[in-house]
Amino acid sequence: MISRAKSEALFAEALNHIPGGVNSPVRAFRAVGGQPFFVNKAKGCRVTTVDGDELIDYVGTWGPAILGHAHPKIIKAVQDTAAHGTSFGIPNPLEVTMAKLICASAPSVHKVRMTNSGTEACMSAIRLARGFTKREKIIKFDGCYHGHTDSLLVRAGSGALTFGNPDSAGVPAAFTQHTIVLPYNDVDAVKAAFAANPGQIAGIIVEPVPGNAGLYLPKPGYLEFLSQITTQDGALLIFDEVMTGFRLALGGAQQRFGITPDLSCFGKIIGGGLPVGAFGGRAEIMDCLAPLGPVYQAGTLSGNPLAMAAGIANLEELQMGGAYGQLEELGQQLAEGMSSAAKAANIPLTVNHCGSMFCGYFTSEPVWNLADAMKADRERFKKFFHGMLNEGVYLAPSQFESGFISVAHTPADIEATASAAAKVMKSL
Ligand code: KE4
Repeated sequence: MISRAKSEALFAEALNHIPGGVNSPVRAFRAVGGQPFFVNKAKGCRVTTVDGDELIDYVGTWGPAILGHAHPKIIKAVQDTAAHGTSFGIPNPLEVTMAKLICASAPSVHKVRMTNSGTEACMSAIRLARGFTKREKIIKFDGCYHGHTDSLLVRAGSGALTFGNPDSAGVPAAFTQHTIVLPYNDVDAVKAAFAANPGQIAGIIVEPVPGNAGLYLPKPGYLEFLSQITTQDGALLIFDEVMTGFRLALGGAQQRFGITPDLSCFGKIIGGGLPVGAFGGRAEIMDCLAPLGPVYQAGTLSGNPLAMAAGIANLEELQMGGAYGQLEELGQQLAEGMSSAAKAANIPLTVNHCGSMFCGYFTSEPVWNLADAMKADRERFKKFFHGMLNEGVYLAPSQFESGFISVAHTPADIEATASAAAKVMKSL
């Protein structure tokens, strides 16, 4: 059992001053029950709770920690940069370095604008798509999460799913009337939407590998289909690669699946753990942004030198090569280990994984979309989550989240995780 005394005292205090005691809902453990633990240090693939327990971490601060926590090159980059100031609000050289790194890595990105979160990146990309096409409607897919911007918080994934209020309070119907929500992996639904709205759809925004309702993959040909139908209709294809960017390959899902989206959104890894987002694409689209064009978009801390320094250190380390092959192997090992554990315990489990992203659904059925994911046994997931936590393994605290493996995880860590899963599953 992990000890809790200090975390419980901190949480009690947090509840007095922070809504739900957390600064982001998914951290509150509402999907799994119990109280969150507090962490004030982490190293490699482990986090250390304030009560001194070390846990193998498969959340990785929701994606940024692909090199593991407190990577020395990231720490040094932030320390060295901070010594000269933390923000200027004036262009700084690191912004140019970051822009060149993203453009060199993501095949479809010729120009890029930095933001301070993935939400900002997706919100801005949608505005840009509408400004560029002079159209209003946007297609998203249920279970996909693109941050908490009003017009996209409709049947979203991640925490919005957990709370059972997929359409958030405070979002006027008028703000989502131009948002069309379709099932993921359903070609006919997309064809019907375009047929019903000819020449009116500004774009499709999609997580190429949805990681906010657990993890499910595009069916063969699906992403190619989205690219074709948007091109035919004059709409834009927006890949939300906040999670998959620099995760599934150096060039993200667009490189892994060989798709050229019109716009791409990034976050997480490109900030090395500091607040960041970005969106980019062809120059003819990006140059519609202020100060060149009529689409306004801004941010006091966009391109912040500390976030740039941390992100550049992350990306340059990933560019060194070797990381993605290692992550593929670890992902395969974990998927096999979890599946074997479930089989031995005679527990129905579908493990979806793509590179270093994974999710185990407690169902015997395949999971290709949100409707499939909703069939998973969430009560069993809750027990599994807490059982694994007590074995020293921290999984994402919701059935509707993806797990993340880092290059700091070793085959021995994966083996230990699979052994813990085998033990816990026998008790489910
Ligand atoms: P942020 O605004 O949280 O930086 O990014 C929003 C976002 C956009 N697009 C995708 C594909 C995302 O996964 C996210 C954020 N991911 C969640 C994890 N499911 C962040 C965790 C949280 O909300 O605390």
